[in-house]
Amino acid sequence: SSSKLLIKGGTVVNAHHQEIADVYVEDGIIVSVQPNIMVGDDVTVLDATGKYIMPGGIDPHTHLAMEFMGTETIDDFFSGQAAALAGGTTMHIDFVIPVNGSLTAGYESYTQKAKKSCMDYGFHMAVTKWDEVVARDMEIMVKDKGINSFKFFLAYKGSLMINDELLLEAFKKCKSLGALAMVHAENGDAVAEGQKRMIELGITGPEGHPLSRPPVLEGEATARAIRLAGFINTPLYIVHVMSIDAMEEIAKAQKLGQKVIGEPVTSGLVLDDSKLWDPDFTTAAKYVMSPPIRKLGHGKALQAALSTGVLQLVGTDHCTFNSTQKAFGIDDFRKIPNGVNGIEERMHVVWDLMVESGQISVTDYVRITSAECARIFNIYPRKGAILAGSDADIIILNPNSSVEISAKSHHSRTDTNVYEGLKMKGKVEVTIAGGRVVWENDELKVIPGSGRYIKMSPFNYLFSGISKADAAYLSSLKAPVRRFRDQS
Ligand code: DUC
Ligand code: ZN
Ligand code: ZN
Ligand code: ZN
Repeated sequence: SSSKLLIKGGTVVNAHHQEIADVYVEDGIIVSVQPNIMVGDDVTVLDATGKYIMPGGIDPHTHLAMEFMGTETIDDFFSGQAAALAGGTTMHIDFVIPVNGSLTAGYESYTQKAKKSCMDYGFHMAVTKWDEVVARDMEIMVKDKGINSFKFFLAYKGSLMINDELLLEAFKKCKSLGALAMVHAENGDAVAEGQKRMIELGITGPEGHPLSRPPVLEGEATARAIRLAGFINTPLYIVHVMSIDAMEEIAKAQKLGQKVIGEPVTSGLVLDDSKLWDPDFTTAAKYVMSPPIRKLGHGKALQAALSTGVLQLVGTDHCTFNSTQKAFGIDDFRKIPNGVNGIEERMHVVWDLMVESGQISVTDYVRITSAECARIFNIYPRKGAILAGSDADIIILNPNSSVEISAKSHHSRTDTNVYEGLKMKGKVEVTIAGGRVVWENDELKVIPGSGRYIKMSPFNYLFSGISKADAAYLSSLKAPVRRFRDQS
């Protein structure tokens, strides 16, 4: 039966180690990893000779079926996940957006949207306002709903943005719950000022987008978030690191011993902002995302930071709008829905850019596309590893084959692709999700409803008693000065 699978003769790669071995799978679970496994004829055998057998990708950053900027992303939990599977990604973590500020309503809404899932998924939760109800709901999310990370927007003034006072409250709450704080780091007040400037100058086209929110605003917000998280002494995860400015702030904090995680995204690694000046609106508008895709040079620096460990894992911020939706901003770049594709392309782009180019090893590839994400969000080694007992989320990658990326052949519902025309060495020939072959011979065999919600538990190590860093801080404090009232 198809519930038993043997992958023969490939090189099995984990984040720590690679070896030539067979992988035997039963009922969605990896049963054994060793050379020369013998099986009966009821087992489907896949030959992986000369190829890599690796954990399926885990995308830590996606927006499927998200209502945003007056519209809804064109990829939902089925189409976005089908695209992911065709590109070798077998799990993603999506951002639940609260409904009218309510976390519980947001959670219910996303639970409904995700019912059509064809691969495993988890949730982060965005927090867009602050009061006692939100604080209580954060606790419910962590204790009952399997969410262990919360995202705060320092941009999107007037909608998603929260100020420093609320950010500090939120960091404290994350710390007490054992949840990871994440930030979208751009200074929203300064972005609003930058946009006003562009409009006053008569710059209303897509090029106004990068011009209105330069790297310095990302660097400032990144530094501020890092320092405030350091002040509260809670770990921080910076989503979509797009600029040298932000990356250098992360590197500096890490050198001082602070726990800061940096996530670049596919678009920021491989693209530059030149296309935003394309005279054709549709062409230019498809590249509009926030923070913006930066000038040539930033991507290279982010690749280097990934290879040295300053940045630890790659996401996509997959958030697709078609040309009709992008055209909402034809007269005003501020109304172009922000977002680019990537969930299907990430594994191929990162392989070509980082491994094929010689910047990182194959084991590092597994770490930055899968294992590190699983570790950070507390689901390793169930996910992110080819080990006995792990979920059978597996890809077979042929390093000698290649793919050419195009909207004509991609599986996303959007009609454009920001990686259009890129030829990438290395091809994901087979994707196995939950023990089923879902992508083979360029064909998808996906089943709506087969994806499972993966609960993620909090991080007790940070919060059982007092952390080492807290203890060091407290013992460094001088005793308070005692003052006595004048009794005379
Ligand atoms: N940036 C985007 O480009 N899209 C979704 C949200 C975000 O922060
Ligand atoms: Zn091993
Ligand atoms: Zn964001
Ligand atoms: Zn995002």
